[in-house]
Amino acid sequence: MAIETIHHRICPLCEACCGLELKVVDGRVTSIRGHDDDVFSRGYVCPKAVALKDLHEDPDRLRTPLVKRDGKFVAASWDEAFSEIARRLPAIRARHGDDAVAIALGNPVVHKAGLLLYVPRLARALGTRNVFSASTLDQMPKQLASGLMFGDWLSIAVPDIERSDLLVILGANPAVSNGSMWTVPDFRGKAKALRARGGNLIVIDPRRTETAEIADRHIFIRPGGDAFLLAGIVHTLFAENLAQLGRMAPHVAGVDALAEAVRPFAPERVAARCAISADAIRQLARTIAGAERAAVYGRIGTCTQEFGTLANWLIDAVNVLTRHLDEPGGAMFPKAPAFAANTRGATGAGRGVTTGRHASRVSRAPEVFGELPMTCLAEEIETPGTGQLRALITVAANPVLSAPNGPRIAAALDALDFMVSVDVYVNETTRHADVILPGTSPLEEMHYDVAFPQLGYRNCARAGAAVLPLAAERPAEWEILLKLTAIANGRADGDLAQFDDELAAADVKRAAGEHAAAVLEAVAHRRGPERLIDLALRAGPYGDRFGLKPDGLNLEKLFAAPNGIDFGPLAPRIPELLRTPSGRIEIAPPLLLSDFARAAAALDQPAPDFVIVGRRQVRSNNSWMHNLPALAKGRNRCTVLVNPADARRLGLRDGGRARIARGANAIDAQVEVSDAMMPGVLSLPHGWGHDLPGAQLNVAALQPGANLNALLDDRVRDPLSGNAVLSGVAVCVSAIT
Ligand SMILES: Nc1nc2c(c(=O)[nH]1)N[C@H]1C(S)=C(S)[C@@H](COP(=O)(O)OP(=O)(O)OC[C@H]3O[C@@H](n4cnc5c(=O)[nH]c(N)nc54)[C@H](O)[C@@H]3O)O[C@H]1N2
Ligand SMILES: Nc1nc2c(c(=O)[nH]1)N[C@H]1C(S)=C(S)[C@@H](COP(=O)(O)OP(=O)(O)OC[C@H]3O[C@@H](n4cnc5c(=O)[nH]c(N)nc54)[C@H](O)[C@@H]3O)O[C@H]1N2
Ligand code: SF4
Ligand SMILES: [Mo]
Repeated sequence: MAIETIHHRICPLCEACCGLELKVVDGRVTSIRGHDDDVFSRGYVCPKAVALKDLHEDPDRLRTPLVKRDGKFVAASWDEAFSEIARRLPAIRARHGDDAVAIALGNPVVHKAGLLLYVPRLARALGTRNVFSASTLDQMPKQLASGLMFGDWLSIAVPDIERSDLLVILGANPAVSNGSMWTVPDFRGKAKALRARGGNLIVIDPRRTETAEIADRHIFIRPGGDAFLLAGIVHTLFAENLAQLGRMAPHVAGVDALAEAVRPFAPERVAARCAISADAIRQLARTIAGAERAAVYGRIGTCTQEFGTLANWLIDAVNVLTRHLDEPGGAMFPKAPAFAANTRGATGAGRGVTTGRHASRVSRAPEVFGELPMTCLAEEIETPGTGQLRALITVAANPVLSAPNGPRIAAALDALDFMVSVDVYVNETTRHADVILPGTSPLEEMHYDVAFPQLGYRNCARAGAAVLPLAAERPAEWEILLKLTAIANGRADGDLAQFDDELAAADVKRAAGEHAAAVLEAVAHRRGPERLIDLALRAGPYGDRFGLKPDGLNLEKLFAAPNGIDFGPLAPRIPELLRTPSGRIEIAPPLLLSDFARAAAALDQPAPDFVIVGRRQVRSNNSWMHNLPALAKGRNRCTVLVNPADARRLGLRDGGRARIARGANAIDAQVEVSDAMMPGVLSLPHGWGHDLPGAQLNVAALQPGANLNALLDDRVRDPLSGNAVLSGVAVCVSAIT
């Protein structure tokens, strides 16, 4: 008789990190649902979770390495694939230097413990400055602003939604995205509960989004206007004597400098730039200042714009100035059980963050958090000279669809001498590789969320074992990265397990000094990511300190707690959390103050006739889930939303097609007329355009959609963070008849 087994696992598909309950019979998943007793997500899931089965069973998902011979991929053994890399990659480094090899990291890296924990090892071994990731298409402005204010790149304040009376959301649609830089499963349920207890939800977005639909109030904003709106709000807080620091008073530096810096940004001055009236700006400031428990939260719409770092800084400046930072119901700092720099070392002050330790070769874009902007990748390959990129390793990244000017990136990838991809598909990017090393299905590996407990709406710890076994001949993803690390270190033929032991021992020696031997002994039964996770949990704020605190946390206890372990609601952490050199919250970091001059110069920029913004959809995830039948079925979702008055003026009709152009770049997309759009603003999802030759995505190819990023400009960035500008880009639109 077939035996059914039940497994618990965190969903790796988005930042909500929902706990899943999977049933398996005879090695096949028979059901995937929300895990009702999960301490964090309490049974919530979205339709994407079910698609994990489709992903696992997808016939297009790679299971064997591919090596390109005479322009065609042929199946290869793991030994053959690694030998090819060992033959070609070190030779390029020897000849052209370390910086001739780049690494590009994509979004799924943060959702898989093996990838996230072993990527730094590979990057270190490569010794290259050319590290690119989705962070500069996404949240780098948030990380830079938080780093400068609080002293660590991952000290990010998130709304304590379960205790708030007021939540103001800019440029985020958590009802669909399920939250980002804020791990909050079932946002919708929590927002409804907030309103049911008499609280208010205000959404500021150029589209009346699904989140706006459940809000008390929605305010249209001109794309790219957030920094100006927020400067107007901060101006009002000072002008009307509403700025109150409360408990934070002894912990904040720079208030006077901020007050001075926002003087040119009176509500009347910024109103046109953000298309929100001066009265409404003042009212917003008063509402936020007057609320007992409130948080202002901004996400990708506030990051992927020219003044992204400024906007993200001012969001937290408002939280500080209105007494809502670090207070219950306000914007608070999670305390993660492991891997959080803000729970390590001396507390209350630290080294802070810096940028620009080096710069990109061609654009001279400053390094931020050890990375260069993804929008520099193509030019670094194209531009001859010392330091020119000759080789690239991509790990779970699809920049041909996900980064601006994708066609330029595609052409550049063909000019490389060598490219390796660690990926699960032959897609728009990996089709350019010389070797593809297939990653695992998420169900085949154990999981602990390395990153997201640092962003959780509540403190907890959860881990899950692999649901299905990995075929005997296949390496886990961490072993793939470890082997690449060994190749980069000239140890291609050495013993991998021993190499892993050495790397772990070196880590422990750095962290534990004279106690290193005892610490290593305590985790001697573990290997790979499990060893690193156990080490981090046991040394972490809830940890067992390797036996000193017997009641404390370790991985064994976590595996034995299928519902996870709850550490309660977020608790105040200032000043302990701070790692700035001053030991204060820097509310006016000089780098950010200096950017006000650029903002002032842009105050009178007129609004273009049409700008385009992005949009996320429940049944899609960036560029790579369009091959899963459970999600792909149904109508074409890659539609461009157009306001009815604009549609009339342009002769666009619902269901018809529009040509959207920027300079010589043009795409065409199906029109959806929608009064949810602000006039003059179009909305198109990104990650589509699955009609490129050589990709092997048979389901996605049936409804390829249009690639928004084929249209966007890779030369415009937020200069402070290096983040791409993906929102509010001026375009021309016309009907295709
Ligand atoms: N215009 C516009 N562009 C955007 C955005 C936008 O809002 N507008 N958003 C940006 C944002 S926020 C992000 S995060 C980026 C995302 O862009 P990317 O970081 O490029 O990530 P994805 O598009 O999700 O592509 C994921 C890649 O990982 C592979 N993959 C999936 N699962 C696994 C796995 O388990 N193992 C391995 N090894 N590989 C796997 C997929 O096949 C695919 O190649 O896109 C950005 N691009
Ligand atoms: N279903 C689904 N969920 C996802 C993803 C997905 O692709 N699909 N992607 C995941 C990833 S990688 C990320 S980073 C998160 C992102 O999570 P969110 O930040 O919630 O992402 P979006 O839904 O794109 O919401 C961005 C909003 O910003 C608005 N906007 C655009 N420009 C501006 C502007 O200038 N100002 C303001 N105020 N608003 C603006 C857009 O209209 C849009 O409603 O979602 C994650 N979750
Ligand atoms: S919201 Fe959906 S995709 Fe995101 S973690 Fe939960 S189930 Fe997975
Ligand atoms: Mo993202």
